[in-house]
Amino acid sequence: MKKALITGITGQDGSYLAEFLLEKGYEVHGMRRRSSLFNTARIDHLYKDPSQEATNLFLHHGDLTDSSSIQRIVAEVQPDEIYNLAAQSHVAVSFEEPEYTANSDALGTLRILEAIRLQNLEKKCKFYQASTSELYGLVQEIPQTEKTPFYPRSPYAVAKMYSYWITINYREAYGIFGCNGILFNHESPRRGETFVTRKITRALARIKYGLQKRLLLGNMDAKRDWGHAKDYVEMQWLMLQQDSPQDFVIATGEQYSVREFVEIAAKFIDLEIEWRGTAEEEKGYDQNGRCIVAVDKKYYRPTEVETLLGNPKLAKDLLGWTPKIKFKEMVEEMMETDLNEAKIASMVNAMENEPNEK
Ligand code: NDP
Ligand code: GDR
Repeated sequence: MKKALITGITGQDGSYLAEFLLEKGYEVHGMRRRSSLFNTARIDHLYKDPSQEATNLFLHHGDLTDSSSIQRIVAEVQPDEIYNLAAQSHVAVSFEEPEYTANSDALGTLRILEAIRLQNLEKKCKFYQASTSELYGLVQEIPQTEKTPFYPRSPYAVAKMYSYWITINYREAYGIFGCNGILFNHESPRRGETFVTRKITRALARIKYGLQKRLLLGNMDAKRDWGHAKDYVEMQWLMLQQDSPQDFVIATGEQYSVREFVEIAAKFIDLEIEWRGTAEEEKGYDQNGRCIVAVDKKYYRPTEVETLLGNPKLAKDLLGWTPKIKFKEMVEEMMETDLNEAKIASMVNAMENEPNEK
C-alpha cells in the first residue's frame, strides 16, 4: 500500500485529494495545524478515530513554519509521495502578512525538501509542489504556458516563485522526483469564503434569502481561468505517476471576468443585478427587490493580476488530461450549495425570532 503525505489536508484541494487517494487505496497522512476552533470540516466525512476503527487516514499536528514538526512527520510516515498543498493562500492577505507568507509559502517548501533529504528518501519519495498561475502576474504572453516568463505581483506570488525554483533545484541537485503543478484558479463548494467566486455565490444566495443586502467587490474587470478543484487534484496525482518529473500548466483554456461570474451566478437563481460604481454612490438607494453589487476599494490590491489564461496542451498531450467539469456546471454546483446553506440559516433565524409561546 502506497503512503501519501498531504500538507494542507484541511484545505479545499487537500480534502478532494485525500478523497481521491483513499479511493485509490493509499494510506493517507495529513498534516494539520493546531487551531482554537475545529478546522477539519472539509475532511470530517473521511476521518475515523484510528484507536476505535480501522482507517487509512491519519492526521498529524504540524506547521510549515516549524521544521521540527515536518522532520518528525516525514520520519514517522516515510511517505512514497508528498503533496505540498499547505500555504497562506490568499493573495490580498499576503500584502498584509508578507513575512509570514514568505515563511510558510517559500521556506515551508524548503523545509519539506530538506526533510526528504535528511531522511534519505530522495529515491523513494516523490514531491508535488502547489505552484500557481499567480507566478505569471503581469503577464508577458497570452495564453500562458510552461515556457511563459514569470512576473510575480504579490508577496504570495514571490514566495511561490521561490518554491517553484527550489523544487527544480532539488530535482537537479539531488535527483528528487519533484514536480510543479502550475495550477490556474480552481474552485468548488469547498472554496474558502473570502476568495472571490465563493464570496459571490455565498452573497447572492444570502441576498436571495434576505440575509444580506448587497455584495461589495474590488476589481470586477479581473479575468481568470477558473476550473474545478476536483478535476485538478487528479492532475496532482497524475504528475507523480510519470516516469520522469516535469512541470505542468493545469488550466481550462477559458476565461471569464469577475463581473461575468456575478452575472452567470445571479442568472442561475433569477436575481436581477443593479451595478453601482462604489459603495458610497450606493448609499441612499433603495434596493427595489434587486441585488446591489458595488465596488469597495478596500478590496483593491496594491498590485493586481488583471488577466490569466492558461494553455494546458502539455498536460493534455503527455498526461491525457482534460477537465471534466465545465465552468457553468461548477458555478451552478457552488450556487446550489450556498442556496442550501442560506435556506438553513434563514430557517434558523425565523425560529429564533418566533415569539416564545410560554
Ligand atoms: P486553502 O487555503 O483552501 O488551504 C490551505 C491549507 O494550508 C489549509 O489546510 C491550511 O490549514 C493549510 N495551512 C496554511 N498555512 C499553514 C501552515 N503554516 N502550516 C500548515 N498548514 C498550513 O488552499 P487551496 O486548497 O485552495 O490551495 C491548495 C494549494 O494550492 C495552496 O498552496 C495554494 O496556494 C495553491 N494554489 C491554489 C489554487 C486555487 O485556485 N485554489 C491555484 C494555484 C495554487 P487551515 O485549514 O488550518 O487553514
Ligand atoms: P486569486 O483569487 O487572487 O486569483 O488567487 P481571488 O478569488 O482572491 O481573486 C480573484 C480576482 O478577483 C478579484 N476580486 C476579488 N477578490 C477577492 N478575494 N475578494 C473580492 O472582493 C474581490 N473583488 C474582486 C481579485 O482582485 C482578483 O483579481 C487564487 C488563490 O487560490 C491563490 O492561492 C492561487 O494561487 C490563485 O488563485 C491561482
